[in-house]
Amino acid sequence: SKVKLNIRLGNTVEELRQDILDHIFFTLGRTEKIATLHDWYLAVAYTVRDKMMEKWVRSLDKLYDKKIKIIGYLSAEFLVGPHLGNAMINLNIQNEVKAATAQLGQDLNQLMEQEEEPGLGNGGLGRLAACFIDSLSTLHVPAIGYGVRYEFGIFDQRIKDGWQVEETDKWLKSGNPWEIVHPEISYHVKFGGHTNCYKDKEDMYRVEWTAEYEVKGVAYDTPIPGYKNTTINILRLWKSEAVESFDFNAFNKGDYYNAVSEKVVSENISKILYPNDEPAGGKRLRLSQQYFFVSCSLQDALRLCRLRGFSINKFHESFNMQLNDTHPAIAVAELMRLLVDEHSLDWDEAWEITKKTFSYTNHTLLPEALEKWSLQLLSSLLPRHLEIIYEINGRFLADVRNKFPGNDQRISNLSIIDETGERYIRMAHLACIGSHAINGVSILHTSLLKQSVLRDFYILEPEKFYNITNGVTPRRWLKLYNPELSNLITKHIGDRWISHLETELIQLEKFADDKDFQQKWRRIKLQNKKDLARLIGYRTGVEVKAGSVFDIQVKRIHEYKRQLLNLLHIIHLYNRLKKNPAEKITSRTFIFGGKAAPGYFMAKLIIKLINAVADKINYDPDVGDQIRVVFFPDFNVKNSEYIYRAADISEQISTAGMEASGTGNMKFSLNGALTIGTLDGANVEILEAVGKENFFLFGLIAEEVFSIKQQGYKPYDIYTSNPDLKEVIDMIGSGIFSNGDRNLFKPIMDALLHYDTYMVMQDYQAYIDCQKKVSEAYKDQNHWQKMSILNVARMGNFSSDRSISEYCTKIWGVSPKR
Ligand code: DL6
Repeated sequence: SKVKLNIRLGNTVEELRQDILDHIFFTLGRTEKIATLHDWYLAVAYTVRDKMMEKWVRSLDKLYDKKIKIIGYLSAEFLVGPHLGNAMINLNIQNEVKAATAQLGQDLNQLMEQEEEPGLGNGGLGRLAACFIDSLSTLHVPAIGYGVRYEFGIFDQRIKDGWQVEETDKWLKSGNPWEIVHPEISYHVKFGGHTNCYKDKEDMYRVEWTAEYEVKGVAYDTPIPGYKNTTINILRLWKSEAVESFDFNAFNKGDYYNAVSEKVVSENISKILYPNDEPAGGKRLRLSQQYFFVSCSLQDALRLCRLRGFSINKFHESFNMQLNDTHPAIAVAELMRLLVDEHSLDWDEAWEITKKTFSYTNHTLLPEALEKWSLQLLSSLLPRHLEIIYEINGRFLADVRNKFPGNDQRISNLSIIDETGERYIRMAHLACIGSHAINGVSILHTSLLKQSVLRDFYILEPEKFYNITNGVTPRRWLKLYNPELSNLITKHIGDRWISHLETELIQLEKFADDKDFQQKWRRIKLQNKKDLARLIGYRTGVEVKAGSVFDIQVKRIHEYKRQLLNLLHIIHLYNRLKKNPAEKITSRTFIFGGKAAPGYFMAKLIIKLINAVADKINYDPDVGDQIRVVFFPDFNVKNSEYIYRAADISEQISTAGMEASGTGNMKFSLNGALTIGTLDGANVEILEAVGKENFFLFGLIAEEVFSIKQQGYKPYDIYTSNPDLKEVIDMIGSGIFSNGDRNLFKPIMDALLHYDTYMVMQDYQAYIDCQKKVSEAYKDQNHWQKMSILNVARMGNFSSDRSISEYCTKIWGVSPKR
């Protein structure tokens, strides 16, 4: 057929069709006849990417505009999810692509299924980074997301005999059409070795770092389009390579193995994403990864700064670098090194620039998740950085001593170096000292941050602290992943909500009592539940009823998130039915999903227990079809399309004070689920927004958790004084869920009865009572639909566009544009 010159830029069905065919032929070297489904997916992906190129190149041009400050979002994780669907939505070409693929005899949904998700994150933190770059593009804020191009992302989860089995995530095995490699954008990164002092030409003392070895970071760029606008930002991920692929000396001696081994070692750095929830200490490779991507990113930003015509001492006017948690915190020392050692700035000037450049987001209060590196590891891997950190610390503590003379405790609390036992570098302290702004991710979390982990920093510089509550992008989490509900919403309030959630969604309120609207709302949920039921049947073999309450808890498996509490309630219901098989309860499907860190024994045992309880209950004739329990394997962004939109009940039941924010809670509510939850993280604000009459609240508040712990918490007393709870716990111990094996779940029993760090026992009765209210409420379907509609209508503030607008105005000093 007719080939037009601008075929690769045009958006008509005919142009898209032709572009797809061109890619089948010219890019993939296939004919229509022999192209596989995956080839068709690739051709469509390349076609959609073509439609971004013009805007992308123009957006890159904008990076040279001196008036603009660029946001560098430094994050060890970006959990972006599949690109194709999202790109089509943001470019507004989904209908045309659907028509073009249909003309070619292909089903677009089937092609989208072919996409391997880049699982370059563990969960909330990485997904937040992905929502944020989407919003940065949508709000026309020039930004570069800097991270690591892990060859293997978060492991794939399989369930075998009820246990989690991890499999390598080979997401790159069939190629990645979304990235463009730039071998010309690469930087050397040094490791190990020693430092020397010398006098420079101006007779100034300088330090020279002689490394033991070097690796090279190469840029892989992925376009991140804004919603229906002209901005396309870059996600720039670094892959590590050997500086020289072969050691020619060894090669010439015929020592082939050693000749290539350097290449292998260098490539290891970006090989694999570390699962979180495991103690980080001692992981040399992890620290190497962090330093590797931070160094490449800062060198890149400095290069851009010069290209943009800024002098190096105006770097902070050219860039603001956001530290996403402490993983990139070594950046503070690295920028100092680059400015002082490589660009010969004096220390004070470099320090001013550094502080103005960085800002830091804290994402956790859990002590075990606060990163610290042993002095010994840091000195062997990054000797120059350790010297710089000592210097930063020395100067900082001298200032503190001036401000608070004679207060040694405060000095030791604030020091970057933890000297309470083996000496460690506290990365959060380095991040706080080297940043002009520090923020928490929900109101409660920020307030606890100020009272606990960062208390002394808050007392010292309260003006540096901000709260910016997390948000999620409505493009992926409503428009793309719940198309029917989105259409209904658009039909009634127009489509501005997609990019103006904060102001527009509220208009839905007026339909909350409208019976006809409620009916439509309900029908869509039912269809979403049927779709999920089909998928569950296919993935697990368990048959579930779409008419039951879909009660869903999907998130990382962790004791503080209390999947166990959910499970105790299920066993409680089971007991009731066993004792009285004639009883009719509101039938429920309990769905769990999430990965456990491979080294986190208790989390893996919890998965086993969920599956064991499921096996018992699902096939017990006394239960009939009143309860089903499902563990949905391999929960990830791609699968979540079917999950959030199908929920009636969203489980957000962490111990108060433990969950920094949560973002799953937002995705569920935005899709019409009602939350059963504690006053933890962003639940507090969700409750406030949707109204307490539309939220099932239970449990201790954070202050109570702390005070009960202080008084000496005795979970065993609760066990003995609550016969219902005792029965539930005893059942787990009796071996009923483990073919008579009383030892299998003993670690869970012991933890609950004797430590119960996360107060499952304490909150048990409140949770059971609250779940009763859920069951009652579900019986009045009109009212339920009303609550569901109001939940969605009032979620406008939880858009990541709102979060990013706040970062822009409070922290970065740039202007978002709609
Ligand atoms: O801020 C994003 C996300 C929060 O929603 C979760 O509540 C919080 O647990 C998570 N934090 C981390 C910290 N991990 N480390 N290290 O993942 O951040």
